[in-house]
Amino acid sequence: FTRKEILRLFYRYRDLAPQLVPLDYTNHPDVKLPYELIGSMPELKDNPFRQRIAEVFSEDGEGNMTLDDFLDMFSVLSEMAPRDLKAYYAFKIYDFNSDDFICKSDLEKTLNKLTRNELTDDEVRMVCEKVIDEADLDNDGRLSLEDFQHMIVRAPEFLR
Ligand SMILES: [Ca+2]
Ligand SMILES: [Ca+2]
Repeated sequence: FTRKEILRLFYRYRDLAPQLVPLDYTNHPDVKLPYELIGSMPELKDNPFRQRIAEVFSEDGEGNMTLDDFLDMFSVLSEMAPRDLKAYYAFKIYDFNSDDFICKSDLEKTLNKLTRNELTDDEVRMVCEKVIDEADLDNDGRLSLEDFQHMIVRAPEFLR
């Protein structure tokens, strides 16, 4: 980010709760904005993964954000972010139970959110099996970050 972009984001952060966020950060105030405010921002409010995104980027893991968390999130969401960085965070977002693997149940949750529950259980199961089948390079039945990165190299439109 340029200085200007950081300032713009700072003002957006502050506008969410001017009564909580001081204008002067020189003494590193311990400020966190609750998830409810973050998740209601236009960039996130229609995103089915908004809560997961906020959880992944928040230091407390619950979606409540410091200014640093907030800047990190916007830097990764920005179009300028390198593909590998986006892939790394996409992996974390889809790894719902945070065990460093995307297993079948993580994939099912991801798919249900992506399709807003428009697929039947059988369809979801079928797609998940196919994805794992194609992307699971070491055949352990789940996707490691490495499996996931390979999948994205082959299907770059996936990250969008
Ligand atoms: Ca997992
Ligand atoms: Ca694997």
